[in-house]
Amino acid sequence: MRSGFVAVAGRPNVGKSTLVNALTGGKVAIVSDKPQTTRRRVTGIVNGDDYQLVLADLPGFQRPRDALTERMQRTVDQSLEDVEAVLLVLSARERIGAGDRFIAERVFGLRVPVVIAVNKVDRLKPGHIAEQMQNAARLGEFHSLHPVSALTGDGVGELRDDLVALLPEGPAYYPTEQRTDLAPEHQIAELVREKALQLTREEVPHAISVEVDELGEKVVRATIFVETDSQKQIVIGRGGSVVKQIGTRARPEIELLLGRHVFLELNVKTRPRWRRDEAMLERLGI
Ligand SMILES: Nc1nc2c(ncn2[C@@H]2O[C@H](COP(=O)(O)OP(=O)(O)OP(=O)(O)O)[C@@H](O)[C@H]2O)c(=O)[nH]1
Ligand SMILES: [Mg+2]
Repeated sequence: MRSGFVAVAGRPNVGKSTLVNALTGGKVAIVSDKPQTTRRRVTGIVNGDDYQLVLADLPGFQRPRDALTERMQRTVDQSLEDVEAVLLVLSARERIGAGDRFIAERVFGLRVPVVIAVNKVDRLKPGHIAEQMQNAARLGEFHSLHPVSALTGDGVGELRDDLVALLPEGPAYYPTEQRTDLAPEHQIAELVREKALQLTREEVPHAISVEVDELGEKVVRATIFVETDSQKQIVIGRGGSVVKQIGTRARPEIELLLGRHVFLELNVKTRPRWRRDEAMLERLGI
């Protein structure tokens, strides 16, 4: 039996969470086209006949601007300690540049094997992919380099085998039916936030957080927090249309997670400057 922990690092929005989901074969982390979707460490557990690969999906590397982003970056820094390897994710659709080099310096300095995934290669020309692979290869002394598409699954099997091969002998750390370590109320809050991110733009997604107030047999109640009353109006929408749509999209996934039908009741509340409120961030598990 092989087992161990691998941290997933990279710039915001390169597809780290999508890739963790693809590797675990289920939805453990929420995904959106907005940067800074992932705010806390989320564990994705990949089980095989003779291995358990524990992935730590992390927020994207960033320069902290407030208590929220400070905590996010601290999570990244702490999660890079004590891992067997790092999976460094890059986007083939963007220039591999200073931001990636900054992260690479940190990651290659850890003295553990670094596996690079050049993600989002779907629908890219082979020449363009080859060029990005060369740019990626210049980042440091990597263990291996994989072109992948987390979206289509291309290259994901090879990447998984490669990560598993790096694991030492060891026991299973989690029951083999478990896919993630997030408690159900936190998974539900994340699902609601994912739908809210899909339906909002500009500064609004960054001002949204979600907390589950009640997780009952038949009813799930959650609060969507924003920072200003105008953001609240946007999230509620005309005649409640936006918050209703958030609920419509989130409910099937919550029911799948819980294995039962539930009523989902969503409230939208203004909580000025919650991103600077340490007690609130603590409660949100960030
Ligand atoms: N075309 C394409 N899009 C992808 C791929 N992987 C992820 N995406 C998209 O990229 C966007 C960001 O994906 P996430 O998985 O949330 O990225 P992330 O790196 O976890 O982002 P943060 O949590 O904000 O740091 C989403 O719109 C995904 O659908 C891929 O392989 N191909
Ligand atoms: Mg993410």
